[in-house]
Amino acid sequence: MQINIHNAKFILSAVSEKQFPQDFLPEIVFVGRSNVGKSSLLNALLNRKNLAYVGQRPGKTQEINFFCIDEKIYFVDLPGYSFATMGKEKVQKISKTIDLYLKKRKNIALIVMLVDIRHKPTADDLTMFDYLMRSKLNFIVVPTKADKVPITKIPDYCEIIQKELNVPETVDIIPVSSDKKQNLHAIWQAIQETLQEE
Ligand SMILES: Nc1nc2c(ncn2[C@@H]2O[C@H](COP(=O)(O)OP(=O)(O)OP(=O)(O)O)[C@@H](O)[C@H]2O)c(=O)[nH]1
Ligand SMILES: [Mg+2]
Repeated sequence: MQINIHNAKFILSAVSEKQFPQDFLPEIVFVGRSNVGKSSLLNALLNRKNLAYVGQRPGKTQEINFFCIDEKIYFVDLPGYSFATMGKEKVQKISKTIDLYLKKRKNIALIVMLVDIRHKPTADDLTMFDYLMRSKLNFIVVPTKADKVPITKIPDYCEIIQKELNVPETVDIIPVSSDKKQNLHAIWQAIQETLQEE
């Protein structure tokens, strides 16, 4: 499937299942803690600055945002799960929304799970990772903000993440920098491979 990224548009924001798009195109989903860089990665992959809103402060994305690419696939930008400065009520509301999407949606093609390359995965990252492992969902782990560490140290940081999460060899770990546009082609390759399997 050839995809023209210049033909990407925002479709809708949803908080409940009945609002999700009904054409059931394959969906590429971005999950991870708040502020990890989901919206930034989505924009970088599409070579756009502000298609998805990026925030200085965690909690920028609070609904499930659907972007249609070339009328063939959706990119789905999820709100971030948990952040220390987020209120309890907000965390609960957001995790309900994420759960609803992941459990109900049948046309998920690939989940891109983002973790900050600089930090050990949090308890919430572990919960999400274990959920993905137990599910039948197809996913990759993407350490973000790779520009924040020396380039020669990137493999070491990835190894820490691999060990902490206990990522099996069958799951790809692909470090990226959205700011510096590093390694984005590898994410596109994973997306293309997934779509070919469909
Ligand atoms: N240095 C660097 N900063 C980044 C990168 N990607 C994202 N950021 C910064 O991280 C912050 C959060 O980015 P977002 O893309 O809004 O993060 P998010 O995961 O969508 O956050 P929520 O919507 O709150 O869940 C912003 O200040 C971005 O500029 C990157 O590759 N490198
Ligand atoms: Mg966001």
